[in-house]
Amino acid sequence: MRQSEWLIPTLKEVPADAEASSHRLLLKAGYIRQLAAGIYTYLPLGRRVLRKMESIVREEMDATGAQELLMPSLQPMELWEESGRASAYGPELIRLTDRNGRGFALGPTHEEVVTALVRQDLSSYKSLPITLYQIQTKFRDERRPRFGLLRCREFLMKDAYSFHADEQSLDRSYRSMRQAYERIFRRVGLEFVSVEADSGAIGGEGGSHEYMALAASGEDTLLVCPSCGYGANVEAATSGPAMNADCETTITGEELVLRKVHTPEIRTISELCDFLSIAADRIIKTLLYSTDTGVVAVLLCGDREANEIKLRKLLGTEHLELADAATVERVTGAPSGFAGPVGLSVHVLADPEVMALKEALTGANEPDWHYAGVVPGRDFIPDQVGECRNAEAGDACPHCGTALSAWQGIEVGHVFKLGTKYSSKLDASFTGADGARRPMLMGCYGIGVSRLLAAVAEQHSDASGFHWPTEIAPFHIHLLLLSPRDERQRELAEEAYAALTKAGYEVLLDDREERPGSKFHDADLIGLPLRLIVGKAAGDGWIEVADRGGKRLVAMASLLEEVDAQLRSPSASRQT
Ligand code: 9G3
Repeated sequence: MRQSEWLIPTLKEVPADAEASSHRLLLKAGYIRQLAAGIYTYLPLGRRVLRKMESIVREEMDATGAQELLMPSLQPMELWEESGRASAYGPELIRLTDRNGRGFALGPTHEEVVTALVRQDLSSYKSLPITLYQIQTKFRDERRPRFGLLRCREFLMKDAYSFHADEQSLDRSYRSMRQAYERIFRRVGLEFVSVEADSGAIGGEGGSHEYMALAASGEDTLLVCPSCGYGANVEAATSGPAMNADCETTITGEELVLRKVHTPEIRTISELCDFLSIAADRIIKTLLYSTDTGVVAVLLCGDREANEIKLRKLLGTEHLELADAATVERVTGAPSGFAGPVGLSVHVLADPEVMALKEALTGANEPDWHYAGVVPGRDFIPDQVGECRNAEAGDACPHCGTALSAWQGIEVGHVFKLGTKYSSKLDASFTGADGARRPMLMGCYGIGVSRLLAAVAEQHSDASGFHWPTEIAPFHIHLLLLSPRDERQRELAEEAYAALTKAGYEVLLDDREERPGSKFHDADLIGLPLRLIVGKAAGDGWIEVADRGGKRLVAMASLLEEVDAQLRSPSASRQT
């Protein structure tokens, strides 16, 4: 294709509010344009990458035996009433009424629609299992769309749904889908991990796994074990208790005697550490929370953060927020910063690490006073003990004990065992071999295809531009014609373009009347796997091949051989 005819509007500068690198570069390199917050147009280059990713997803889905559908985006609200989810989602679910005043939702996902479809036409166990999928636009009115394609309000998703007569069948499909996901992410050149996940609002009995692209701008934090492969979102991650440094010795070397220490205006953990020159993990941090059942004191070692997802589960409460200053004063008799478990009358939940402390420091529930020589189990007995800390890098892996590492991740896929949550609500039943009617078991499997594009862009780019993996690059070769007016150069460029195209390569010919410098700048941004340059050396019939290994002159006669060698070898898609 000739770049002089193509809509590839590269920019010199990008809007300052584009925070993620992929967002900045996709705008700057002319791949996307924003129509409104979280709503994007894919320009020709962006569309070509998206289409290549779609066809990889399609190939791997078809290979599992899944059957492709295309379901409507306009979904009757009656279905969401039937599934009970109409009230579970607020402003995020885009609702509208048609000319007859009938209610619809713009589909954020298709559990209701696909279950209503299957219940019409499938009713015998002989028709199961079956897996249906689509690659289709989803709508979710995100409160804070951001980071370009990473968090949109209108986005492309591959969503698949499987229907089964029994658990074994569901397990087989779940496993087969997970293998297909591994193949898809490898083929698009993504560096990813699969982690155990919290099933969240979608519900379903059988657990779920998330697929995370490793990237600095990822909003999720993952804990991954480098040796046994354990991985989990920090929301769900557990970890062995950190081995507190010399837990056996006492802080001050004195008897383990409970005693008050005057700590005037010393409120924070770090002030206490400095004031008494002790380590934070010897302090019992006492956090007061307001919950459905009143105020609760949560005890953590001073160097830990509370995990509110775990707290909600342990305390069985929906409502959970840090108590305000007045409540802290009322409950402890002191302003915040002096709270402690000794003599406290509210429900106390202690993290196991606290109970492992031989001796600790904590607030004395008196302004300007703390306790030293506190022995958990002697000076206070918690009502409840449960892991409520965030797992952190360096903690022991719960499976093998190796130190965990922490990564930032972008969720690009999520697979769920749904059980009968939707089939029972929407009455999608089948007649078993024994003649009995039962609700079908379901699984659902999603990949955010447009988000995947941005995640690959995050991993395959640097300050100057993209380095697309060959299989999803918008074109294979960038052929730069430096002086289009120079007859000899134009002839050689056209000859090369024709030969490469005939050989099956996708070539973008930069035939614009632009200075060479701006052609190089744009080629860096667009980031095709291989660059060929027709310039001064054309006079002697030479074409320049530019790749990571530097620049080389090749004659037209050996161009195809050279290009094959470059594009077939793994180094071609310069993995950053
Ligand atoms: C909604 C809105 C937002 C939502 C959902 C429903 C996320 C919702 C979870 C899923 C689960 C799976 C099939 C493909 C894989 C993911 N955000 N989810 O159900 F009404 Cl507004 O979508 N669905």
